[in-house]
Order: sequence, then C-alpha cells, then structure tokens
Amino acid sequence: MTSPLEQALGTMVLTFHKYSEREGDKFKLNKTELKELLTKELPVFSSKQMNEAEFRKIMANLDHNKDNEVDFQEYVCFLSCVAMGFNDFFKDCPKPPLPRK
Ligand SMILES: [Ca+2]
Repeated sequence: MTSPLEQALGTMVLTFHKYSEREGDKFKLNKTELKELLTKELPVFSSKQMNEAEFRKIMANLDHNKDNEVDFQEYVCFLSCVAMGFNDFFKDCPKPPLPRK
C-alpha cells in the first residue's frame, strides 16, 4: 500500500514520461507535448482557453536553460509553483476534519 503523497509523487513522474516519450527526446517535453500535458492533465490552465501567445509565455518561463524543451527539473519547478498557488488559494478555507484511521 502506498500513501496518497507517494501516489501523488508517482503520478507527477509518470505523467511527465507519458508525454515526454511521444516525440524526439524521450526525457524532455517539446512544445506540442507540453501543450498536451497542460490541456489534459492541468485543465485549470486550459479552462480559460489559453491562446498561442499565452502558451509561448508559459513555455518561455518554464524553459530555464532555453533549449526549447522542458526537462524533468523544469517541470518539477513548475509543479512546485502550482502547488504554492494552490496553497495560497486554499489557506483561508476551513479545513475538513482529517479521516480517522
Ligand atoms: Ca529546457
């Protein structure tokens, strides 16, 4: 049995590879792969109908080493930022009681 956090980490890794292995370098997301990942796996980004200019801005922000691809480290930095955003968003919400074991 894995814990929810372990499952979440596994999902982060598997989701990256599900898209990165489609074309070209198997360990990096190119623009097409990144767009697919954002649209299908993080629909919170595409719900406001991300246009080409917005997408290019996201790509440029994520691609720290400017090789026109997003590697795993760049992807994890991005997810950390999204997690911080979620944390800010939810910090004033009342907490649900933790499930008893
Ligand atoms: Ca890169």
